[in-house]
Amino acid sequence: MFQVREAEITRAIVEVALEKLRNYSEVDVVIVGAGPSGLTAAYYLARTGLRTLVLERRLSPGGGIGGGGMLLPCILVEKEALPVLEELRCRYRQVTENLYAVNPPEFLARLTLSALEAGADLILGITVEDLIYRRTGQSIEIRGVVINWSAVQLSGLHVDPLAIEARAVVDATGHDAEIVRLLEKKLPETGVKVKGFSSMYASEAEKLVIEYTGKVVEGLYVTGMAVATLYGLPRMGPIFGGMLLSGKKVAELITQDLRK
Ligand code: 48F
Repeated sequence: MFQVREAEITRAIVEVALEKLRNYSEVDVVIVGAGPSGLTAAYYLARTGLRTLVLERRLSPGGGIGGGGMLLPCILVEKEALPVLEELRCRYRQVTENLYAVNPPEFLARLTLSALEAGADLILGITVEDLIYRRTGQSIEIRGVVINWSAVQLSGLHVDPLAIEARAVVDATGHDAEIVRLLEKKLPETGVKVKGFSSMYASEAEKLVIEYTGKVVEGLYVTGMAVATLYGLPRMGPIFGGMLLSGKKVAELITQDLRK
């Protein structure tokens, strides 16, 4: 029973993990943030065959899903996003004419598993702290991300990062819009200004977040709540249809762009 040596465990972990990291030094798409928009984007991108990697700062996927609405265990999705729930095989029940309830743990499990089964991968505990860029003529092109262990970031130790090259990077970091903020701060010549999201107006916010989802500069795209933060759109509160449809839209745009 349990014939295993400690050295063997160490070797196995190092071998598997380092091989994985080595393979991910270059991918087609890096998605920053494993919330509902990032995972949906990963699912639709991976399905097209693009090598898709999601990087998540925390030790679990789901972003804002686990918090429901003010910690109440219910996630609401509008009827417009039901086709996505059906593709994910996530069960739901109708609550009002337009609103459907899903169970938060099932929703995040289905989203995560669907993305993984479609061929995307997800690494937890990694924080994207910067971007790789190139200047082509007058314009800036994003070519990947600079990463470090979240634990290193939290410790405040000076540890130089590693980087992953990607043909497209997606900011799916939610309310903080961390990746477009990096652009604003470090590459001001892009002219990107992060406005900060506005007060609540659920129906308008859901419509606009999908409408404004897309490319920010060459190589960098934004999806989910980060869209509202970037463009000063209203917040939608605890309703998730817009996140799913924004993730789907960004995947379609990237797929088109990378096929050109
Ligand atoms: O916040 P989050 O769920 O973003 P989202 O996909 O969805 C928003 C909704 O959850 C909800 C809402 C309306 O439905 O307003 O709040 O737009 O997920 C964002 C994820 O990104 C991770 C963070 O830990 C979270 O899991 N994240 C943020 N910054 C970084 C990051 C970073 N620099 N590197 C890696 N992960």
